[in-house]
Amino acid sequence: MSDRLHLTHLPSLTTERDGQDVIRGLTQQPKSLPSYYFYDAAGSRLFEQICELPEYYPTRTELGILETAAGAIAQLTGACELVELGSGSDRKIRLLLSAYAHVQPRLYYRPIDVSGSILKTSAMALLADYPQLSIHGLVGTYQVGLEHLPPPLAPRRLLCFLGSTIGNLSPRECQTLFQQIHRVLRDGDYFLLGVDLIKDTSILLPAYNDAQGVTAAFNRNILHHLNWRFQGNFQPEAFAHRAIYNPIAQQIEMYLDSQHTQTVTLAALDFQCTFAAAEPILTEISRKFDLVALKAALTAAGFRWINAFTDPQQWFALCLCQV
Ligand code: AVJ
Repeated sequence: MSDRLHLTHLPSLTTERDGQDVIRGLTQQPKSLPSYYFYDAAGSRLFEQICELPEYYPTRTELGILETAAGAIAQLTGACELVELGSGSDRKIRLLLSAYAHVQPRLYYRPIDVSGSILKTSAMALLADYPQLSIHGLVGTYQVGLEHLPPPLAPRRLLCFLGSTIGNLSPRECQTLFQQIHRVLRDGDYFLLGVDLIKDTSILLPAYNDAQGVTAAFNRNILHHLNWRFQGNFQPEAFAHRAIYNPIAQQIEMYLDSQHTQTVTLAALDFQCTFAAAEPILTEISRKFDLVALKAALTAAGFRWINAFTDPQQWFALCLCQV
């Protein structure tokens, strides 16, 4: 099986996770933290738990769309190498691999993820279930991975960015990523983008304020992770989880509110900062999209819009476009 698994570790060309971005965020006013620090081992497990919550509709809605649309997508594009930004749980890519198994004899999957161990674990499970599959994983950030795509192993590529992870990026960062994706793909290649759509706050807010408090634990875990990574002394329980919908920016905003005045040290970064009572840290934005504006953004980056596949309630969309 190992001859069907190839992992390339890419050089880290950015300052990500070296802590400078943490210092930058915590010295700004208002304070913020980069969202990708959520995802240490514990944070990834908590996110998996979030995906199972009754209030968190995005994962199961996107899976439902894929169940009905994967066959049509494979028919539309024909044989493709599947590239995926952020591999995470493999349930979505399985639906696509099963659909592409009907249009090509051999399957090629190229996940790009910062976690080599997550990549390897999910790759082994996929290889066991798809005997015609080869996996060429890239261990690195999305940006670096995209710049290091080797020549495709199938006539075309389908680059998948699922789960509305794009929603963590500001409009400007989002446009830059669309342009990069358009530039590194070839004429005729495809881009499949999963996005959470604008909807009533009675649906949106509970998804980020679940009754069991899993999202609150996920939010506080970012402080546990910083303690571990940078010898910090955050007291995560001294910060309260808060998620609101900002209708102007059309995004969920997650905060950790300091419950009293406190000073925190990150020894490994030689950094200290003070929080006032009730002072918030912005830990995540999760943008919600409207398809007209999204189509304009993708078209502006050079893509040809093909179709949006949605669920009956129009809660989530899978957008297919072509270079
Ligand atoms: C993985 C970024 C899509 O924004 O809904 C879930 C992360 N944060 N609950 C999202 C998340 C709080 C999730 N994304």
